[in-house]
Amino acid sequence: MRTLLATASLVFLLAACGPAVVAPPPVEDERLPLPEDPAEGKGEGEGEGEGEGEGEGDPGVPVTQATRSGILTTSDPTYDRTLQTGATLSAAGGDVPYDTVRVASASEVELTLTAETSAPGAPTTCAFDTMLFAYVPDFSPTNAVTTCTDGDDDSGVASTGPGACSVVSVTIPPRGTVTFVVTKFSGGATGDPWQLNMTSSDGLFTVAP
Ligand SMILES: [Ca+2]
Ligand SMILES: [Ca+2]
Ligand SMILES: [Ca+2]
Repeated sequence: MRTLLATASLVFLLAACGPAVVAPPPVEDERLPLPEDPAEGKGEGEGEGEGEGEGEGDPGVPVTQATRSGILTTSDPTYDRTLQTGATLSAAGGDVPYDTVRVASASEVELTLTAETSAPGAPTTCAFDTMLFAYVPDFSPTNAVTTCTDGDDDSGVASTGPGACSVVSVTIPPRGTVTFVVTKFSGGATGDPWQLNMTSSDGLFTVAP
């Protein structure tokens, strides 16, 4: 009888303790979805050593406003730039260093984009005499004339002095792309820092990382 009672107690204990001590699964550290607001995302960590490609807005998230920044260094490629009209090569602008910024339209209709150079973090000045060109869809350094749609030397926010900024406006076809070329008026790279400030008034776009 005692053995039976002991066995019964053990079975009861096992039955009672088994499921009751199962702990609830740990709550996952849920992350909030990424905000759509471009101001919330600082695109750090995407750039290379000199900070190429840094800017506001997560790559791939459609925005109406974005910035990218970089530096013209001796590691950058060079090309013979055109005059600001894009029609012919410039006598002063041989072998200038350049960086590119690729933008894709997220719109099903034509999209108008304005891009302007400045110094990084200083939207009203430029650190050197920038030149800016828009190429639709692609840029070829050995054929800089053909796909150039707009170019500018000194029409930007700082239009005088050695650091005269540049501004271009470009119409992108539906779901099309544009390649901006940031370069300098003349001379080789001397560690020239730049920022490109891009704004669309009529649609969304994404900037390549
Ligand atoms: Ca560069
Ligand atoms: Ca300029
Ligand atoms: Ca100039």
